[in-house]
Amino acid sequence: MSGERFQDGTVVEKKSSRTKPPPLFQVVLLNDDFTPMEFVVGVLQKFFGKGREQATQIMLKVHHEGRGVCGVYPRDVAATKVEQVCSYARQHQHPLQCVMEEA
Ligand code: TYC
Repeated sequence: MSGERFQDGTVVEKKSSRTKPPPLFQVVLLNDDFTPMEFVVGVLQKFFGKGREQATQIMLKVHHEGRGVCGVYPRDVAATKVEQVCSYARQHQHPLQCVMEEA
């Protein structure tokens, strides 16, 4: 650590030595041709705390545009959501894909 030191002992840190805020990650759902729409709406409600209306809007966006953001979280939370969604989809034999990307 380095910084400018004043007579009263105050140290003004240089910008580069300040602690950075932790990075955030988007959890993104990807479209496919097989997962039922109703299942995707259920996933958005169960794992992302969305209400039925917002869940339906996000599902339709993914269906039409190929991908959509379900939420933004710190790294560990995002990784857990991705794991939970993938595992839940596999349990139900659906090919639904979910990934995380730095926001
Ligand atoms: N395209 C799917 C269908 O027509 C629905 C779907 C939406 C699948 C969103 C995945 O992430 C998804 N049944």
